[in-house]
Amino acid sequence: MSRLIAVSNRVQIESEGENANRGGLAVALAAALRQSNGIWFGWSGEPTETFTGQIAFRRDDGVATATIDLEPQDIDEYYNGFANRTLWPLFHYRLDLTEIARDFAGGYARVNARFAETLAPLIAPDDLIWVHDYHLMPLGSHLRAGGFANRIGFFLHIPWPPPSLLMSLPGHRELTLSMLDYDVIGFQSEEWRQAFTDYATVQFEAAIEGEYLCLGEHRTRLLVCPIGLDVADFGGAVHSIAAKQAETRLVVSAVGRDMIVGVDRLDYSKGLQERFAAYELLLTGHPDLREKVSLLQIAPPSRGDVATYRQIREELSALSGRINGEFASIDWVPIRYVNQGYSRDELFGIYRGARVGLVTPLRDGMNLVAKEYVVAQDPANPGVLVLSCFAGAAAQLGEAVIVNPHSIEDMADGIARALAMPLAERQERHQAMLETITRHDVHWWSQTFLEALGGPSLPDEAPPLAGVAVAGKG
Ligand code: ADQ
Repeated sequence: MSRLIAVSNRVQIESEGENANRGGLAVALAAALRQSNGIWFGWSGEPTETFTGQIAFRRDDGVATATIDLEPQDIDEYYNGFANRTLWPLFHYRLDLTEIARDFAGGYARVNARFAETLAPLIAPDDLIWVHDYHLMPLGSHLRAGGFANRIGFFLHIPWPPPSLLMSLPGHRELTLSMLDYDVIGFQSEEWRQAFTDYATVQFEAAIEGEYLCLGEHRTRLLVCPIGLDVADFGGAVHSIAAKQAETRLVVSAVGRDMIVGVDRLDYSKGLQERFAAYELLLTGHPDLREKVSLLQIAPPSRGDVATYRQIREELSALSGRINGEFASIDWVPIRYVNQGYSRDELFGIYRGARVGLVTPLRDGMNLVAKEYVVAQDPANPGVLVLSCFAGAAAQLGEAVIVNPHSIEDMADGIARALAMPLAERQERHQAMLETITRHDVHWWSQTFLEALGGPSLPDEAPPLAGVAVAGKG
């Protein structure tokens, strides 16, 4: 078995603090890395005055990690700049928030080159290299330029934008072309793969042969490989005391009312303002639901040093204050808006105590919260998932109540429908979604990607890929 080298912006094996919620990526990569005796390489999250390329090696929970520190200018231009103020908004269809600056692009190229330089001495000829996400799109081509002929793959956790949007990025051709140095590119859904193909076939006149994009010497396999949950681990929280306590606290505090829950990173892609507005419309249009439901929105701040994020936080505080001011009574608060993170077990309990899971991003590569909500439900009396049609998860979870997050009326109707849904229908929908999520869990995801990465590089040698469920009920 070849050794795996995983590369991502940050390396997060350990749970940091008791409120940590260790993500699926860490679990999936840790399992694959342990099995192959591999290494996880990335930025430590720490600054250093001058970049030295010195690598800090550790072993966390049986996984070897190798991290580097970056200069403040790198962090500013590469991470806060190009990754989070250019690519993140653009790839989430927010051209209005996309900041274009040559310094950002320069920092991005510099840090990707630094990653390649420092990683180079760790690479052995048979290693499989798996690069993650939008921070490191050109890393593969830097490694190729350094002479590495290893199999190198890339997984994009966020959407790939349509060609017309991508073309607003100066250097879009070079960036996309650099990605054809990967042997495999993984996407969360067919929609993002199609957008990539549309761009490459028009801009480069690349040919498509089955799952392969072919351009000159380049043969890149484009794989749809939706990320999943560590179902066994997350579902195991059903036995935890923290989960039971959180569920009980929620249910007791609801005093017989139906709880609607939203759990998100505080980010404009998650459609939180629209969600609050939809809930307000629900209360306006359904006076019978007043005092009968409450919305709990959990959204701890992320990327607090980017101004746009501070602005969303202020807007949400103002919106929830206004809605509560308008509708609250002496013993009912319509919205509880909580700015802190919760542990995996506590989240499990919160999901389980909620009658409706509200997951309404304006765009999302996948959205694991949707899957977590389903897994946490009691199969005998499950809650209902209300899911945005623009989350990657919607391609797999068609049995959710699918809504358009740009229409507050559609969302309000969806919530009302979820609240009124009879038990038999809830059970049927839940069962179907649980099966999909269990079949395509995070281990399926990493195995599928790694099999493709370890596989042949020529189209006619490609093995057939196990089909990915695409559900269709609205
Ligand atoms: P995110 O946008 O961060 O990541 P999301 O899938 O919504 O992705 O959540 C990731 C994890 O964070 C989940 O396990 C969730 O429990 C946790 N989380 C979210 N909000 C939380 C909160 N308030 N408190 C505690 N934990 C919280 C990107 C892409 C997604 C994609 C993932 C994985 O944007 O589309 O699903 O990567 O590929």
